[in-house]
Amino acid sequence: MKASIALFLFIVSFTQAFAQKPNVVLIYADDIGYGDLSCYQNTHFIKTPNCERLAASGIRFTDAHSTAASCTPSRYSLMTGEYNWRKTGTGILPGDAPAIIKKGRQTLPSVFQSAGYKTGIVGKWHLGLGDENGPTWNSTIKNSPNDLGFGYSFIMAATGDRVPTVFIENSKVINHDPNDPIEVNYAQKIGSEPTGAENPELLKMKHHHGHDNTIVNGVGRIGWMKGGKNARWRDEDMGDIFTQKALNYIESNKKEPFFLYFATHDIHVPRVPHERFQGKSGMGARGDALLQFDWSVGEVLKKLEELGLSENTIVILSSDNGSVINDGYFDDSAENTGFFKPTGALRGSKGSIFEGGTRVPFIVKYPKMIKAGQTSSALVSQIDFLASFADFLKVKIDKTTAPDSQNQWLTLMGQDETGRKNLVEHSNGFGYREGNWKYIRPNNINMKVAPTTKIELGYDTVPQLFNLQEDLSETTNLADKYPKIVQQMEANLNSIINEKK
Ligand code: NG6
Ligand code: CA
Repeated sequence: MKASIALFLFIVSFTQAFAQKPNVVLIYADDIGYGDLSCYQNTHFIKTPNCERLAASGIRFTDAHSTAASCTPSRYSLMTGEYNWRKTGTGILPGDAPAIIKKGRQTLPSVFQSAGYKTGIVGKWHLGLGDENGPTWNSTIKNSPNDLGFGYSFIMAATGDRVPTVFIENSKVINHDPNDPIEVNYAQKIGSEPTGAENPELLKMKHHHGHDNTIVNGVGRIGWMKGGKNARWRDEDMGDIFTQKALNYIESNKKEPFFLYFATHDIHVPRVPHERFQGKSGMGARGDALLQFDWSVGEVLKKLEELGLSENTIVILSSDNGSVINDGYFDDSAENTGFFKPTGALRGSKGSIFEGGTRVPFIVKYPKMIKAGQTSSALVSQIDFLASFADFLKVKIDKTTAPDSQNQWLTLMGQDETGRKNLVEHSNGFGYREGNWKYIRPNNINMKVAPTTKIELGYDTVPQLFNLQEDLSETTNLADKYPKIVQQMEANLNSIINEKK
C-alpha cells in the first residue's frame, strides 16, 4: 500500500515537473578526481563549500562514471550516447582537428532543442571543428557546436594547453583581427615566436613533458601558432570569463526552458587560476584551481537563486575523467599535494583502466523531484544523459546513433538504487562492470605505469578480476579463484563490443 502511494506521489510530481519544463545546467569539470571535492572523501584538505552545498541539496552518486579515462572520448559519448570505442578517431584531439560529430546527428543538446529548449555551451569543447580540413580560424567555422545542437556557444577549441589560445563565440574567433590572421600547426614550427623548447627562460611555468611549443602568456603549449595577437587569452582570466558567460546565458534565457552545458577548464593544465586564488589552497596550483572551480559552481547556484530558478532547475556536476597531478608542467602541485589523495581510495587515475580513471564525482540536484541529502551507490554513467532526458522530455531517440545510452531517469532522480546492469569502462584497454565485479580484459600494452604522469594504467597480459565491495582499491586479483566469472564477464563484454549497432 505504502509503495503504491509513493508511486502515485512520484507520478504526480513527475507530471507537475513535466508541465513546467525544468532548466538543466550541466557543470562538467576537467580532470577532477573522485576524492577531490570535500563532499566526497577529502574532508581534511581543500574545502569546496559550494560543491558541498550542491550535494547537500540533491543526490551524490558514489559509483558514477565518465565513459572513458580522458577528455575527447568521454565528451564524445556524453554528446552522442555512443561508446567512444565504437568509432575510430575519438582519442585526445589536437587543437586543429576536424569535427568528429557529423552535422545532423542527434546529440544531447539537440534532444533539448527538439523539446523546445534554448541550448548553450560555455567552456571546453575538444571534439574538433570544421570540415575534413579542420577549422577555419579566420572566417566562420563550420561544424561548430552551433551546428550540432547548441543555439549559443562560447568555447575554446580543445584544451588550455593546446593552441590556438583563443575563444570562439558562435563559430567566430573573438577579437579576431583580419590584419593578423591566425595560423596553427601541430606538425612543425610556424612563425618566429619563442617556444618553450628554445626559450625556456621566458616561461613562468616550466614544462615537464611535452608542452614546449609556442609560448603564450608565459606558458609553453602543445602545437605552434602565429597571429591572432589580440585574440589570445590570459589564462588567469579564463575562469572568470567562462563563469561570466555562463551567468549571462542563464540571465538572458531565464524566461525559457534552457539547457546549459558549462564545461569548465578547471582543473586541467596549465593551472593558472586568477591571482585571487593563487597560493590560497596551500596545495599548489592544482588546489588553487580547485578553489576557482568551486567558486564558479557557487556563482551558478547564486545566479539561479537570484533569478528564482533554483526550484525548477536540474543542476548536474561531474568530471570528464579521473585526476592527475603532474600532467606536463612543473606547477608546484606535485610537491604540495602531500598526503592528499585526489582519487580517494580508488586505484589509478586519469588514463587508467582501474576505477580511478573513470569513477568521478557526480551530483544531481532537482528540488522538485530529488529529496535533498541523498547518497546513491547505483552504477551510473554520463553516456545515459541523452536517453534519460529524451525519455523525460518525450523526444524520440535515434537508436542507430545513440546505441549505448540507456534511460536511467529514475536512477538519476534517486528512485532506483541499482542503475545500470553493466558498464564498459575504457582507456586504451577495456574494463567491464557488473554489480560489484570489475573485470579488466588482458591486453599486450606493455606499460604498467605511464612514464610521463606516473599513473598506474592497470594493464596486464592476464585477466584481472576484482570484487569492489570488498576491495574498492583493486588490490587483489581474483581471476584465478573465479575462472567462471572471468569467462562470463569476458563473454558479456565481448557481446556488447560486437553488438551489431
Ligand atoms: C595529453 C597531454 C596532457 C593533456 C592530455 C589531455 C602531453 C605529453 N600530455 O596528451 O597534458 O593535455 O593530453 O587531457 O602532451 S584531457 O583531459 O583533455 O584528455
Ligand atoms: Ca580531462
